[in-house]
Amino acid sequence: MELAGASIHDDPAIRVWRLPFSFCSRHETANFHIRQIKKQLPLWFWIAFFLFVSEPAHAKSIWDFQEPVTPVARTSLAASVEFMRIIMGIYIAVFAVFAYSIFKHRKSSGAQPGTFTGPGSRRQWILAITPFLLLIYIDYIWMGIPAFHAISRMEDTRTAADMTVKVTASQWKWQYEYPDEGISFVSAMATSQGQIHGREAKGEHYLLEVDNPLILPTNKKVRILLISTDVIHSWWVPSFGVKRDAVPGYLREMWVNIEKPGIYRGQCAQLCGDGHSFMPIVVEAVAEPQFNEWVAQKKAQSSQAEAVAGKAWSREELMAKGDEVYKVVCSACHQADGKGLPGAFPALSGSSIVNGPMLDKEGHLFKDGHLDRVMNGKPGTAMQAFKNSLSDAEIAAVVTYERNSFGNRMGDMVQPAQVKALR
Ligand code: HEC
Ligand SMILES: [Cu+2]
Repeated sequence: MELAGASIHDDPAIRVWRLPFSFCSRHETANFHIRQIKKQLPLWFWIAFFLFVSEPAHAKSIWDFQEPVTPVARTSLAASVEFMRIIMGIYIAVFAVFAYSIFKHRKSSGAQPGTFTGPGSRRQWILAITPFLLLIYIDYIWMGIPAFHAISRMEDTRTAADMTVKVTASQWKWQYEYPDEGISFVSAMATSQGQIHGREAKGEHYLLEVDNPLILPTNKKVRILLISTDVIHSWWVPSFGVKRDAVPGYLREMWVNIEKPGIYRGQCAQLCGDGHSFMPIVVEAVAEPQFNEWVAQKKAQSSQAEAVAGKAWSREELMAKGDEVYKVVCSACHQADGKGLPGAFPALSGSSIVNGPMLDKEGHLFKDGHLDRVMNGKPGTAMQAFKNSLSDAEIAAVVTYERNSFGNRMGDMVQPAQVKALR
């Protein structure tokens, strides 16, 4: 077998690779190599320096952070970039001294190791203390002051806030609420199961698209209150520079002031169970007039929904609406076929609760019955109370749907007005 020691070195492509380091063949002495490298050192230093400060190095690349569009995002990114430069500077300076010392005091040039065990002379003391003081200065003053400003700015959620939005995290969706406007809706992932399971081609915003985005006005300071109903989630939108944990039992705050209209995407950033990767965040920032228009439209919709909830629904209407609600809200756990996931989520198909009573003799909620379970959930399990996140019509429809799907044939139905009376 021919091992290619020689032929590798003779390969013109390889020679090009070695070119910057040596123009000589492997037969020449090691000392010659070292002299060559020494000669080229300044050249390499300047190449590195110009790469570091040059314009192309600052141009937008796919490795960049997403474009910052809020004051918090801009300040944090600026601080981060500045720190990176300082750190790089220190790195290059320290390693240059390092490399130089190793080379200069190498054994083959006759260097003798020192015998001292600590600083002795005044010069040695200065050499030991200066870097220490320098580091304190860099950490606490040069980088510390901008970092302090960035963080205190981040925490100042209340000064001159124009509006408040409440974000409720739950497995595995977000609920957005505008307390001043009385608007509230659930925002769930819109990527189809087909794309997730590889039966369809993946779309452009795979796993980063939702049915109802959070709509916010631009150039307004929006205070965001954050809570969770089950486990720890995290609301994270990179372009806003905010990422805050939603912790059950705590009310947390953050703020945004979006300077540029657009669609911004983020994700839950705390491992929150097996639907963790399926709870994206989409925020649509629009100019104020458009925002007001949207608010008016949303309000009209909800009063219309109330009117609709008052009427008697037909079975077909309830089943159609229930199918819709089930797909979006319940199927992630109970599965599209109602068979659940053994060990984690019970099957609704054939369930004694789904095929059992909903109301007791007095017409109150039957404890641990179907309606009770959906409205009030089961504390301590992933089955949350849907009373507050679904409307009367949605609850009535999804319960009716479950009782008459997946092989269940109860034949009865629930009216939105009944749900309303049970709240
Ligand atoms: C995050 C996962 C999750 C989601 C979403 C979810 N459920 Fe459940 N559900 C559960 C779990 C877990 C249980 C079992 C609770 C227990 O331990 O009794 C359950 C139980 C139930 C039961 C009782 C079934 C039985 O036989 O015990 C019904 C009915 C039910 N869910 C309906 C719904 C409806 C309607 C929705 C949508 C509006 C929904 N669930 C959404 C997790 C979920
Ligand atoms: Cu989450």
